[in-house]
Amino acid sequence: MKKYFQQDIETMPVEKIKEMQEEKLVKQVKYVYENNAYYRKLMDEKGLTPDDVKSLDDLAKLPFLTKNDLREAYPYGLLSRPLKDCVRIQSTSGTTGRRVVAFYTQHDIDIWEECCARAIVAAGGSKDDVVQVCYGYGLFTGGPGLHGGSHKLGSLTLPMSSGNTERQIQFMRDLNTTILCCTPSYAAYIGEKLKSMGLTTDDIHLKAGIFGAEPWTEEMRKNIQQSLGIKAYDIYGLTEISGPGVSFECEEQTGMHINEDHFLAEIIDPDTGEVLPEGTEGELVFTSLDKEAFPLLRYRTRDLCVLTRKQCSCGRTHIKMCKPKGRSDDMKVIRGVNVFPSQIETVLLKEGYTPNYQILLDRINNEDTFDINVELSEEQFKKIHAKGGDDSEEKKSLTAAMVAMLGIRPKLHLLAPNSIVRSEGKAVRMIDKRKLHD
Ligand code: DLL
Repeated sequence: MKKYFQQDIETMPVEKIKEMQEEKLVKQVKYVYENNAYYRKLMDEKGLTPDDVKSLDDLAKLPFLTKNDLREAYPYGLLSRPLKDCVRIQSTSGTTGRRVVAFYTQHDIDIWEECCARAIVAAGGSKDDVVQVCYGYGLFTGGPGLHGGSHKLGSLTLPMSSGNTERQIQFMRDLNTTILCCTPSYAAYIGEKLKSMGLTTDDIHLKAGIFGAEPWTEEMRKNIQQSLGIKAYDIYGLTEISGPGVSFECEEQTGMHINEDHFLAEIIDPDTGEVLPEGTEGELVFTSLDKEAFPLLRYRTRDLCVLTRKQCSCGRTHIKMCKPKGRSDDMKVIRGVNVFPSQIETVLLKEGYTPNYQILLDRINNEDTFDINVELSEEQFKKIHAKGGDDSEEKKSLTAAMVAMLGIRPKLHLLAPNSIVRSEGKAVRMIDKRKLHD
């Protein structure tokens, strides 16, 4: 079976990749300068012309782009090609502030779909597979991206979109789906639903899943792999840079290979903007190398992660990024301590709880309150019920594990099964009401 979608590129010697990147970077900078007034102005303000960028080392001279720039330039300010050459628009969900819209020419769509096809092959997929796409379709890039990748590869594509979970499982069984694509939180829910329908992994034919669009932990990976009887692979991407497939996991499952022939990655200190050496945690910054409609130079993702170029047993040579810990803005400062939802997920799953939880923050009498609703499994619920509803023992040991991980004490609420709303797309893990009082 084919191990790579584009072997020559995916296993290209690192020196060659760098040469290719350098050549493309010089061209992309010139292209952006000539075709985009917004970025040209940013370069002019720094006294830079395209001639100042001759090598990869010159990248650090260029100005950053941030989400604020994208909002300011909405909708056409960062478009670098006449609209008549564009064939598609996708958009972010816009939960915070104005939506971001991204434009694509046919060339841009081709690149994007190739990247997604590489991800499907890396997860063991081929044209013999049935790929069920349960990411949302529409403006969100998840559905269209994996759908396009599956088509490119020649797999049989099931464009389900998210929701109607029983029907998802029925199709999965009737049509012998082998690869599932959705958010990890939805995959966990599908696993749960399978069990509640009285079915086991023997009743389905899945072998792999390609899950992304939100942070998820190694513990969550184990949970999904077990409940669906598959290998679960991570996939990363963002609308601004194209969508899913900016990077993807291979059989080693130890981080995601960035498609370096199209996207140049840097890690910077989020406070100073200084470029950090490989292996250091910081904010991920991307520069597109060959986009036409919506090329972005030095775009700050706000995702925190680490890059490594350690040799990978899969034979791919492209640099790897670790699972992003979350966006720098997912991190909450609670009573002065930095907390990521992923830390809470790690503790819950390690301690044998379900991945269904919600974090509630508020401020009462000028003090932060920090509550976590945790849903019990049927077995845990029965056990507590048999003790007359006394959950003090469970709460005590879970609180101790949380304090050990976080350094602060949350107030825990252990809830009956099915009391937390399930997510079909990106899960909302944190409700922060403190802003309302500011
Ligand atoms: O979430 C694109 C996507 C769709 C990726 C399907 C993977 C699968 P946006 O809606 O623009 O695009 O959100 C991008 O989601 O900056 C990260 O913060 C987060 N994110 C995406 N993938 C991962 C992942 C899509 N595998 C934002 N792990 C990004 C952690 C992820 N966070």
